[in-house]
Amino acid sequence: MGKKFYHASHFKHTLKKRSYNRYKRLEPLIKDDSLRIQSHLKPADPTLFKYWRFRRNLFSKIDSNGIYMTHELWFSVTPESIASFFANFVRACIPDAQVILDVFCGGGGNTIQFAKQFPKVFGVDFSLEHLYCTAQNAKVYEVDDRIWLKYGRWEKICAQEYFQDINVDCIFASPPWGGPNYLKKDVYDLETNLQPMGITKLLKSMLKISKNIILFLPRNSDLNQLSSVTRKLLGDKAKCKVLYVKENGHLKGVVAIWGDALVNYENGSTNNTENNKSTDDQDETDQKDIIPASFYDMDA
Ligand code: MGP
Repeated sequence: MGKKFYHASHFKHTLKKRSYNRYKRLEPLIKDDSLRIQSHLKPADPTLFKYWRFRRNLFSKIDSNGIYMTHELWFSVTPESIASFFANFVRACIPDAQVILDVFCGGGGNTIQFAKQFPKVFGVDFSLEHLYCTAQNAKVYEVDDRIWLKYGRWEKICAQEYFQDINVDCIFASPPWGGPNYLKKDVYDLETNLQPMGITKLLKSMLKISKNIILFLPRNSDLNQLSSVTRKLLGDKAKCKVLYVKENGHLKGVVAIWGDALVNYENGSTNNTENNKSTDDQDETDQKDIIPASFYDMDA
């Protein structure tokens, strides 16, 4: 492949061979196996208990005791049923898609579900620990042979035009929201709070690679900002579709969608065969108005 990707099925081996310094940084964690989750044991930090209680929603295979997580992943990993919905949605909208890019892949919650649907999935993260978790977790879900991992800052990867000559059918990202404090303000400012860059810069960087983009964002995101960034970067006629995503009746976040194939998807049911989920996407959004968001209810 020429470029420096680590194949998830031999992540440790390639890291050691090609990036020894990085491997040395990760080695203590590999040796003491401290990121491996023993499902029945509560995390040491009491602030994580609420996430641990719902751990089987994060990874249904967590009881295998083969799932790996960091402190940050407990509160930022996308619950499996939601990640599965995203993958099924893309599959329904772009049936012949081959390549998906997950920009902040974290522990692989989304990467793994995409790899269940598509032959090639790239995962990018600026945390070696997270990449290691993704690789390990992908093994549990038996999709590690379809996942290629790239270590680095997204800004730098973009500057190097790393994905420019790869035909990426869809980009997905659940960027860092800044931790559980994201709800402290009524409205989440997507320009100043989103990490590692605001929504305008992030979307701009992604549009250079693919026109089909999905972002999983805080439930209190400023929808006016989504509207204006769409207009600014894609023109007055462009559309951004926003769905509210619920799980067990509880609102988890919003998903912002760009690209004709995704936005104009009419059917309204993505046939999520595994989870028997359906989507209510009746409201296509027009960027001229405050975006009316439709609801995607995991319980529907
Ligand atoms: P939450 O709001 O912390 O939990 O995260 P919950 O159960 O809705 O809590 P409550 O406050 O309503 O009681 C909900 C979901 O949002 C998580 O499962 C993650 O998928 C996602 N999420 C939360 N945070 C803090 C982040 C984050 O910083 N980054 C990313 N990418 N996702 C996050």
